[in-house]
This record gives sequence, C-alpha cells and structure tokens, in this order.
Amino acid sequence: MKPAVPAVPSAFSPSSPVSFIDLQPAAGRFLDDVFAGLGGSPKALPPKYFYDARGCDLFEAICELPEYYPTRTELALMRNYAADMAAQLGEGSLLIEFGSGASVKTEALLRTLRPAAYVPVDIAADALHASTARLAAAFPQLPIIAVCADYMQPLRVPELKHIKASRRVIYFPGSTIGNLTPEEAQGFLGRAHELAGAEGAMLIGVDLKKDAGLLHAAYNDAQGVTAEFNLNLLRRINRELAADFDLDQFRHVAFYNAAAGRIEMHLESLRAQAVTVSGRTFAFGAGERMHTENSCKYSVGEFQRLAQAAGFRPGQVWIDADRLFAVHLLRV
Ligand code: AVI
Repeated sequence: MKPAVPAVPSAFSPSSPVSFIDLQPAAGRFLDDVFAGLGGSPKALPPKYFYDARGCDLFEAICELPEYYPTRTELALMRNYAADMAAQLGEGSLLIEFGSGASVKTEALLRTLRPAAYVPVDIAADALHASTARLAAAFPQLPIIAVCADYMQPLRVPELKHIKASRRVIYFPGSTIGNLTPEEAQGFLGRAHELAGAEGAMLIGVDLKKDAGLLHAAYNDAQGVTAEFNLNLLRRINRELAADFDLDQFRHVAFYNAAAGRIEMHLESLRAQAVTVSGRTFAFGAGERMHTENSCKYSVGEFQRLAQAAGFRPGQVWIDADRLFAVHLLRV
C-alpha cells in the first residue's frame, strides 16, 4: 500500500526569512520498527534511527576522520565544480535538499546557483534549526523553508505562491542513497523524479566502488567513532523505548560484501542473552548479529542505469582525481 502523503500545515510565514514546517513521524513508529526488526530473522534495525542528538554529533565526528574519505572528497568536488553545476542548472530554481544536516556542502552551491528559495529537509530538528540559522545569516536575501520530515517517505513540498522558481532542483549529497538497497533506491529516485517535476533536475552524491581495504578502513576507524555511532543506536533504544541492552555485551562489525557491492554494519551479541524492549523480550545467541546499515557503492554506469530505471536522464558526472566519489546530474 502506498503510504499517505503527509499534509503540509499552512502555518508558516512567507515574510520571515526562515520558515519551519514540522512533519516529524509519530514517535510510535520507532517502537513498531524496533519490534519488527528484532522479531525478524536475521535481526535488523533501520539506520534512520542512528540520528538522535548524540548520533548526529558522532556522525559529524565520522565525517572528520582521516579514514572516512567521502565527506571531504565530496566537499572538494562541490567547492571545485559549483560554478560548473550552476551553469548546467541555471539560476532561480527552487533548491530542495534531502538530509540537509549541517548544510555544509550546500554553501558553495547556494553561492553559484543563486536559487529563488532553499528548502532543506531533514528528520533531525535540532540540526535543521542550527543550520538554517547559520545560512539565514550568511544569505539574508534567500527565503529558507525548512521541513522537518522523513524524506525517505513520500513528501509534498509546500505551495510557495510567493516564490517564482524556474524549476525544482533536488540536491541529495552524502551518498545517503547508498543506505538504501538498490530496489529501495530506485523507488526513492522515482519519487524524487515526480517531486522534481517537468524541467526539474537532481544533483546527487554517490560513493564509488573501490579497493575493499579503503572501504574497510572507512567503516572501522582506529579511534572507534564508527563503533560508538553504531552502538549508540542501542543506547537510544534503551532511553526512548525502555530497553535494557547492555552495551558492553555487543560489538560493532563492518565489512565489505563484494557480491552485493556494499559495506554492511552489524551489532554482534558477545554471548547468549535476553534483552527487554518496552516489556517484550528478545533472545540473542552468542555471535548473533543485528544488521544495522548497508552502504551501497556504485560505479558510474551502475548508478546511471538505476537513475534511468527511475525515469531520469543521466547528465554530467563530477569525479575526483582518485576516483573515490561521484556527483551526478540527473534530468527529468
Ligand atoms: C549517511 N551515510 C551515507 C553514511 C555512510 O557512509 O553510509 C553513514 C555512515 N555509517 C557509518 N559511517 C558513516
């Protein structure tokens, strides 16, 4: 069944430089998802729940790690080629960013693209408030309409009658598309294609396939920040869902699954144990794993075929000299 498109509250002010629209999913969804994931075989937990306040901080720390190449490589691509990207897209668009987080990569694009308005969409309300306040100071003339929502679900962008935009451009950096399976990614791109509409376009950051050793290091950093990020999911479940995971009895596992072309992250139980979540008990065997994240890597051709299957026309691709990361332009 197609999930319902959330209604957009009309209570935002077109006169203020930053408007905030709250479409956060109901809290009960988290418990349902955890019950479904722990009740399945193999056990799994959805990666979108990594990002509580501590999870956001840990993810920012990951982005600074020497082993984690995607963030700095993509940032350099955005800084080096923002003018080129803007030349392809033209001025005066409505720039919609999925998973905007701290919006760091967006700044160069905002300068060159000169959009009619910017719509950052993120599930993390705190990050959204902080980034829009910073951007409003840096770009005082730019209307910003922040939407706090799960952008993986069908989303309707509010009617912005006061803004005349040439087209919609969807920006989706960070290779977050890799956290979906290819089937999910195709569905997601299909919805993005619909949202972009006639004349629309998408600019999307995608991590490239590469040496497995480099990938392994990026998800098993020496300082253990990625392990902490993974385990923080259990800390969040303990706090928000009245659970009793003993964090010392689980360990972080990440490896490259070459056949599937993806990094997999898991949490492995160090012994046989029982864990209670909101009154329901789940048994873990020694060595049993919960699958917490996939991070799919795509060659340029593989990703272009996926985008084509979702209805897009592949355009220019910007790649760094070491061929670590790609930013794809897709046209409707
Ligand atoms: C957000 N996402 C693209 C990151 C990735 O690389 O898949 C999340 C992450 N997980 C571990 N390290 C970073």
